[in-house]
Amino acid sequence: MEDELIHEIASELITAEENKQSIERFTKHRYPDLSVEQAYHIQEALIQIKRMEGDTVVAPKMGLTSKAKWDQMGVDQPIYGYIFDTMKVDGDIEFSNYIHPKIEPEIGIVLASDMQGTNITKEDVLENIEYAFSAVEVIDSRYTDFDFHLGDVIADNASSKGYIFSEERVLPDKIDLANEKVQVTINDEVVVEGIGSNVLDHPAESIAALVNMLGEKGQTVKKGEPIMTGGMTSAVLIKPGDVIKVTYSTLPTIEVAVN
Ligand code: 0L1
Ligand code: MG
Repeated sequence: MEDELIHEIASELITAEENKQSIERFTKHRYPDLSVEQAYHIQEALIQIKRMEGDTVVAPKMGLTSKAKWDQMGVDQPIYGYIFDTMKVDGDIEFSNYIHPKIEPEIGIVLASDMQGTNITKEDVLENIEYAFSAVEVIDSRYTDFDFHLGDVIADNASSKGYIFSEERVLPDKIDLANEKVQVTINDEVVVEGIGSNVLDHPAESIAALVNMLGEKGQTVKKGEPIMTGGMTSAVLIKPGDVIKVTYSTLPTIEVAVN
């Protein structure tokens, strides 16, 4: 795929985000054979454009980390994307900033030292966790009805749009990441429940997968970056007026309203 076309597709995704106007997935008619490799090139171009516009990358994030989602989408691999400083939700979630937002409760992890490699294991990660934190991701696919194939969602920076992190940190010896439970209520009604092992069997496995995927490209996952490991439940559509409460068994509770 030519550089010019890669840049053009990345720009279309950014325009869709800026105009809050969803678009048809590229694999439907225009590029049915869009490969994973091409899709990451588009994602890289999108990141580059955002950087040039003044946005700063905060951290990579993991997506499509539940096996249930793989079956639903007919894929067999997780993906990664990036979050930016401009995606931080300050105060309420402003519905008008999104196309069709959904939330995902996640476990966040900060590494104690940089990791690079292609054979990194869950155990390697577990020895290198500085702390865990609670995270609510607000995803907002740029594709109509969240209808996408693997290449589309990779190109779309893994649907990234917003995030809320707890300030409080939990040290690794104070939490069993795989058995950490979460419950999401909206307007006091339980809407989803999950557990850390829903994330690639173990959130540390998700970080290992991230290190290995970036390692294939000669890149490093850096210490100090707040990394979202992936949804512990299915994503939940939200609407103005919702009051969301995300309660974990160990990690701090996050509460946020939608305006
Ligand atoms: O963070 C995520 O898991 C999002 C990945 C893309 C899947 C989606 O938009 O539902
Ligand atoms: Mg997510």
